[in-house]
Amino acid sequence: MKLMKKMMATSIVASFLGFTAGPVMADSLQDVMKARGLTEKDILAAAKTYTPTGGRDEFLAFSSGGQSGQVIVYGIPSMRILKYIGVFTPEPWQGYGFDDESKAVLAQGRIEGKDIVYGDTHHPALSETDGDSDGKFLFINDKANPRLAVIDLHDFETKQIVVNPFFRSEHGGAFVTPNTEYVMEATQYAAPYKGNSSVVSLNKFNDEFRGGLTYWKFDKEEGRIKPDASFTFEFPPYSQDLSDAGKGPSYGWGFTNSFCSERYVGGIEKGRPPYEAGCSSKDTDFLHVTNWKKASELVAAGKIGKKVNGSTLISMKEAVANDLFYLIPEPKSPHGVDVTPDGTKIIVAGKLDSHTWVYDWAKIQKAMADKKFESKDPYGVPIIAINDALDKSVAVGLGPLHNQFDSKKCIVYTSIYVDSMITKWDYCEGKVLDQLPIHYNVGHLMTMEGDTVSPQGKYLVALNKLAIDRFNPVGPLHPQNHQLIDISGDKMQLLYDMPIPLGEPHYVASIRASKLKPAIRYKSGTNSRTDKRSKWKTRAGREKIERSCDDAGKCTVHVYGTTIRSHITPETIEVTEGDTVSIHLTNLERAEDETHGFAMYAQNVQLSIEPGKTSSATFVADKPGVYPYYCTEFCSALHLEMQGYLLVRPKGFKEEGGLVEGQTYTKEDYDKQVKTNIKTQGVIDSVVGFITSHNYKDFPEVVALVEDATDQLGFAEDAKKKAADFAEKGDWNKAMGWANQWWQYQVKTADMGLRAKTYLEEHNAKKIK
Ligand code: K7E
Ligand code: CUA
Repeated sequence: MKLMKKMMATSIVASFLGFTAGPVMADSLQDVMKARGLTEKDILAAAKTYTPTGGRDEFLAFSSGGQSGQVIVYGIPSMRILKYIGVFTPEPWQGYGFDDESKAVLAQGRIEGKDIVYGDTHHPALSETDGDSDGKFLFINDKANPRLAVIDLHDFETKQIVVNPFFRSEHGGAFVTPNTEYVMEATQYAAPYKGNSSVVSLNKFNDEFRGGLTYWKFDKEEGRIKPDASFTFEFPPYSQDLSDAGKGPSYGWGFTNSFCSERYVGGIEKGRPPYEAGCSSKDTDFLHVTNWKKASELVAAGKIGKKVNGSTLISMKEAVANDLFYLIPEPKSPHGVDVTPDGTKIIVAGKLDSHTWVYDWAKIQKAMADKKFESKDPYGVPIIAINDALDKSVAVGLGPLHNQFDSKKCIVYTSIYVDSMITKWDYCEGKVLDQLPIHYNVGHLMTMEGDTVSPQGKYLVALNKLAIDRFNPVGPLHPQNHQLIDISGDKMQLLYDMPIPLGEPHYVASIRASKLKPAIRYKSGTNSRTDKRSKWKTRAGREKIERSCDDAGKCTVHVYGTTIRSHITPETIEVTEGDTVSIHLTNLERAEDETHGFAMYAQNVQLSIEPGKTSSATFVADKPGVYPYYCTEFCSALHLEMQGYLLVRPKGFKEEGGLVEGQTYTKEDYDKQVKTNIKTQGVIDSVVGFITSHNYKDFPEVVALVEDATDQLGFAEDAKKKAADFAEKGDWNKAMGWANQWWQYQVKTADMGLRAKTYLEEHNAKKIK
């Protein structure tokens, strides 16, 4: 222990004086290329993606985490993973699904009374203002259990989960309207609407099974979806697929495609052809066109819609009667439907066609205005003829799936599943410009801000369905493969393969990193899931334990605690067998990245308490015993000592004896420690001298560090006084303890100070006196 202290003190001095040794460069670039078998092309690709230490990415990508029910955040062009965000499933690192606050969010996602602990996430969507990404919110859907989640990009935390009031599966979400007025969510597999469980026979498929499209109302100020202000279009039982919202001239409209408009119901076990055959026999399926703007006005005026399950349902009859809903034939078994950045065209990729079809919004509008329809579907929905809607169709390759737009006008990229390639083409001229092989079987693809009115170009990411031989084998289940492609030139250039080890990320949304303004800390005592002050917020020095019992003799213990480097207050919690225990911890830190964790033996408790946050863990102490708890984030040199005990006493337990000391100290020990502390103070003083003699106030990061260091130094003063008081009384054990605590605070101060000094040196701070 003493040796370790000495080493730490020495290293503080050493790093202050700048004793650092760097490796000597032995290799030349040619040597490395030769040794690793790299070509010049490889080196060029590396230079385009390599991000030197401390460097930042130009774009951030939010990827679906597939079956994990999470979101993966990574940087472009470095392809470095930055975070997994817990969304539909518990995520222990973030305490998601372990603290009371986030358990309440996951509970919103219960389906028909059941906890669902996975999610099949497909499409993330970033919030928009005037059709452009605004960096405020992220939405993502769960296909299997039709749900939608809201993530606030202020802290990258999931705030809300809504369950679709009607559907039993969905796929066409999340897609936002240009001002995030609504978030679109369309069904996939038709089913009787929820609450209609008496109808289960597939014989009634045509009459009782339904598809649909929900427009979830989003309140941007509050950052929450408003189910009671949302509405759902009843759709025929065609398997609806993806959606996109209109923009510019098509603003106010939504587009949703579909497959299996054959309404085939399968039955392979009865000798009937399987779904895959029955669902692909017609030459075309239907693009569904809906007017959400007019619909919202009519619903608000009480002219259409019926309140069901706390939300509004618009029947097909009402939708048709009010010119809100049309169908247009589209290429066989389509997948992607994408509105061009200027909102004039809609591009649909038909999986079983080798063409993409480009629809013209002006033509579609004219057909609507003239009421020129080729016919009606069996549900009375008007069908606009292909010739009255189509601008052109372009042969792009076998199995086109999805489209993404470039910053250059008229340029679009389409993923080609069967041919494993990306096709770059011009949708104004109808010309293919370039094709690039992909490894393998690309699904979605994504360009920078490619869903908005102003795509940023530069990079494209291909989300491949199969990796096969691209990485070191890790068993029969392979990672996913995201491939980064440079699209800045005429020819696409493949730069990098990135394995994704977490579910199938169907889609990714990207944004210019400078648009994001994530927080460093919370206002002290924040419940991060409601964004409000927690009722359990605790201030330094106000920590307490309260026990109360109801008339039936059921007792609850509330612990109002705090965490700060490097202790948890309280350090001992005593309760009685059978008590419900609620531990509420507020992290008093203000310093960047000073998160504390909180885990306890055998209680399934694991919290992540970021600076300013208040988190709670509630459990029943049903077994007498000793339950150690500790901090799970390596927050400081004395992190391992950030610990305590929950003691669960049997009823009627009588304590014997007092606390014992494991070690006794003398005046000599105390004096020696004080000497060390005074030496350490010398180091701190010189660091402070360096900082204050420079223009540190011009660097907000350094100002924050200095504030934190000043806090720590204040605590050191306190401990120093306590030590002196006990020394006066000759209580060398307590004097020694507080002298040690004094030193601990000094170490933390020095740590902050050195970080500030390094920062100033690296950023060429100016000497001011
Ligand atoms: Cu896998 Cu958009 Cu759900 Cu296509 S989706 S490939
Ligand atoms: Cu706090 Cu480790």
